[in-house]
Amino acid sequence: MTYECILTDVRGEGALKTGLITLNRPKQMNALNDQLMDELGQALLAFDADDGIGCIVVTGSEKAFAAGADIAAMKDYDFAHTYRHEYISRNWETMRKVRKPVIAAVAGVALGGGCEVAMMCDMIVAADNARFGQPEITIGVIPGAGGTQRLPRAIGKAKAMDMVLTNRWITAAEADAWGLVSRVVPAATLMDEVIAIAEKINGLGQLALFAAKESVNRAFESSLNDGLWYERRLFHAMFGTADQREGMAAFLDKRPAKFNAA
Ligand code: CO8
Repeated sequence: MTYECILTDVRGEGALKTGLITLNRPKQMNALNDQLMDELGQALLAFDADDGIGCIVVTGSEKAFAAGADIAAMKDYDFAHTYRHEYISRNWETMRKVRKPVIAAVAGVALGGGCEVAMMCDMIVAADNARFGQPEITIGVIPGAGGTQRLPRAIGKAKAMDMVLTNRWITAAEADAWGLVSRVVPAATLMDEVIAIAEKINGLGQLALFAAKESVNRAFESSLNDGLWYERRLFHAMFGTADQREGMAAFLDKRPAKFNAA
């Protein structure tokens, strides 16, 4: 597959590799247009379907993860046309279909839709130069892909309102303290550290990883009681897998486990 707005690569040494997707519109600071989002969705689904890939990493450049939706592309959209053809929004939910773990490696700005794409990932690892913001209010619109939904779930109403209503940008350290990101690492070693995390995940049992991801995501979609019930069912289901037998036997034998996604 040839892409124009993203780059793809495969990294790693183990049996399962890491699928790397780099947002690549440097002149526009990785502003997200329909083509880029289509390509991102295609690449995500291709890696998700590839049995040789364990974990997926989405990243940008050192200056910009992504500066938001492409303002030049959408400035003349009108409601009827946009709504009818689902411009801007048609391809933004593809990430939710991905079952494998997805890590956002964020350096530089993650603004508007860029912050929202990062939040769609399962983990955000931020370089110490990362900045997060939802500046949509300054251009006459509001966040449209999770900035008013995933952001308050991540950092709470008070901080989310501050970012969404006043265009307050936050540093990597603030994002870490507020619970938006999983880890902060030096910018110079961001990709090494993220690939190392992905490699660690690649060595784990894929069925358990799928179930764990589904169950954590369920926490945001259900009552505590329903979520606990869902978790318990998946926990029980793990005992139908060879990976459970291998994982527990390996622990007791004091040897590394060899999982087979079976
Ligand atoms: N769209 C289009 N072009 C952009 C964008 C953008 N979001 N951001 C930067 N660019 C372009 C600039 O126009 C400029 O182009 P040129 O060189 O041709 O003039 C180039 O990138 C470099 O930008 P700057 O000269 O401004 O560079 P600075 O280093 O001074 O500033 C910033 C970088 C801080 C990133 C600044 O460009 C900026 O504030 N950008 C806009 C950020 C923004 O408002 N983002 C929100 C957009 S709206 C949105 O994301 C809604 C998402 C809704 C998703 C809904 C899905 C369903």
